[in-house]
Amino acid sequence: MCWSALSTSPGDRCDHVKWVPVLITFFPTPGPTPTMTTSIADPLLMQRRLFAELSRMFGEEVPLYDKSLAVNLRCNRAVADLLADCFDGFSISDVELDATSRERHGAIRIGREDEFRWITRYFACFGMLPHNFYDMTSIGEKSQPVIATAFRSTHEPENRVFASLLRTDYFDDSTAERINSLLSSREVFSPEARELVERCERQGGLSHEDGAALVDEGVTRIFKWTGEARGQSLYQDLCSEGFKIAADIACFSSHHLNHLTPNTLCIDLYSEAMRWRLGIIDRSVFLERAHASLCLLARMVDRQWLMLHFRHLSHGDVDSFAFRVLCEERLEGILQDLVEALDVETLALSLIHHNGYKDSTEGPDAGTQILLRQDAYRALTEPIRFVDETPVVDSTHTARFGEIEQRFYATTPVGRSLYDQCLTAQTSAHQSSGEGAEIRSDAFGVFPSTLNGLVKSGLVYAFFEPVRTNRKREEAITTADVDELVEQGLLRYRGIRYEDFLPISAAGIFASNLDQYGTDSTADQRPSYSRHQLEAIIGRPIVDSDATYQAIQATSLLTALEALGVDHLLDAVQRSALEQQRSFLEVAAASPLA
Ligand code: OOG
Ligand code: NI
Repeated sequence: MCWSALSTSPGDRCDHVKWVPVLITFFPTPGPTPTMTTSIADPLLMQRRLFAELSRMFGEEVPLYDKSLAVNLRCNRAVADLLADCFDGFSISDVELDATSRERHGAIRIGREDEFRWITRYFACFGMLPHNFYDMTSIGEKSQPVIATAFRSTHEPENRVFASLLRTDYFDDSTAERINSLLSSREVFSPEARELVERCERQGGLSHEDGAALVDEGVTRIFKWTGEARGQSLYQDLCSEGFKIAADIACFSSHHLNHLTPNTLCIDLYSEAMRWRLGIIDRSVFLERAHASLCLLARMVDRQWLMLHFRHLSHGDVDSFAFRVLCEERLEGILQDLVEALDVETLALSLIHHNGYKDSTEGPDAGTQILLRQDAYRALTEPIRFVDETPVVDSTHTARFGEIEQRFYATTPVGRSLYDQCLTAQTSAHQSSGEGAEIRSDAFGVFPSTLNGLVKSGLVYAFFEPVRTNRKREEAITTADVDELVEQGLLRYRGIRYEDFLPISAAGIFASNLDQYGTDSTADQRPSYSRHQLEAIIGRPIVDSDATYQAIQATSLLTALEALGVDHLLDAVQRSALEQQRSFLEVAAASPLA
């Protein structure tokens, strides 16, 4: 598998538990240091366990979440059936489909700097490092009083957590003081959780038992929703001044999961299915829209799409599939099966109390295969109790929602700035005409619709591989030009998936779910924030994702050119640029803090 060179370890995609024998020294202890041999749990397997447990916890807390997973699985089955029709030889079992639907990201919102540092150390035990700095205070009218980073594995991440930190200096002095004083009395990390994190740092890992205990701390305390609130008057003041997000952070006692977002293979199909089952549209409208979504998908899917959405597939695998045009009759059959699977009593979501579905999807238009597209059912109204009042006061809180996402190719800086321009055009067209859908589809029209087009225009990154051929010696390759080598069938590539977040998309989600569009600072002087500040708070560097994508591309290209024996044909400028980009990963790996 072509990605293995970049994986953290060669076998890290296996599902069985891996044990690494190490010598663990327990210290500090007086006198001679006792040592014992034991084994440490693989952080990736701990991470999978954590997210499986979080998903179970969230399903118990929010029944609509569990139902939405079932809707997603059924929609993904319809997509897999369509793919099997479009590609002779492609098939995916229910177990495999379950595994692709296992990836997810969560979001937490944190109040204090020391809590943010603990959370950083907690995730490091699971091999999840902070990636990118998101300044949500400076995105214009959609701004929120938080800065953020996302914890994930650097290579082939399966799970992520978007973690926001409330900035109390965004508020006037008196409000800041009220928030700080309420926050100061809580203890999200138990002494046991702290001890486990410290042990992990001392030993360079945790035993299987300690790893399980750390997961348990997460699901029984750190990320758990209790519905117990404090500080009712502060809660009311913050909400009425447009700072619901601050109330969601300051008045609760844990870093409760705000949402847990699974991946979908077709976000439009899923969103329409949810709208139907939530009772927002009827069955016939669903059928019409689902038909349109699947037609668009059938036009869009190619071998590259398959490799993007199913990372276990290699070039060899997808080359062995024969493409065929999907016939209308087959499409009708797939739709029929989907409707039957969804039209069941257990998925009558309109019977569950809910607040509707977002009006529009965040991110690029359908058909533009870059970055990520996100949508969500809106935040639910949930019961809470202000437990510090006598008598206890019953109330409600609306913050936890149901996001879904589909990830596409990671853009280069050129691709990203084109995306930003398109987004601005889309927003202003949207505002001036009020007609969303049609204008959306034009806004991103400048982007080529295939990976080949996107790579050729330098808009997205790629992972290169040499093609082994039976060339004879005398047919030596005479070029190191990437386009030429690709054309001659000597070099091939796959896209690199975007593994991060988009501030504007996040802001759109914040806004629709909090029912508050954005907030302005109430401090005398609007403060500004930087990546360095957050790095100082967490005590370690934040990984620059763009440099990582670039390094992955450069490493793959240099390795492929070496394998083809043409690296000496690179001119000095090209070579040193590639070597410099590649060195980013080496530097990151060598960093004692990384
Ligand atoms: C975080 C919003 C960011 C996303 O998917 O962009 C996010 C939050 O609501 O706390 O999760
Ligand atoms: Ni999210």
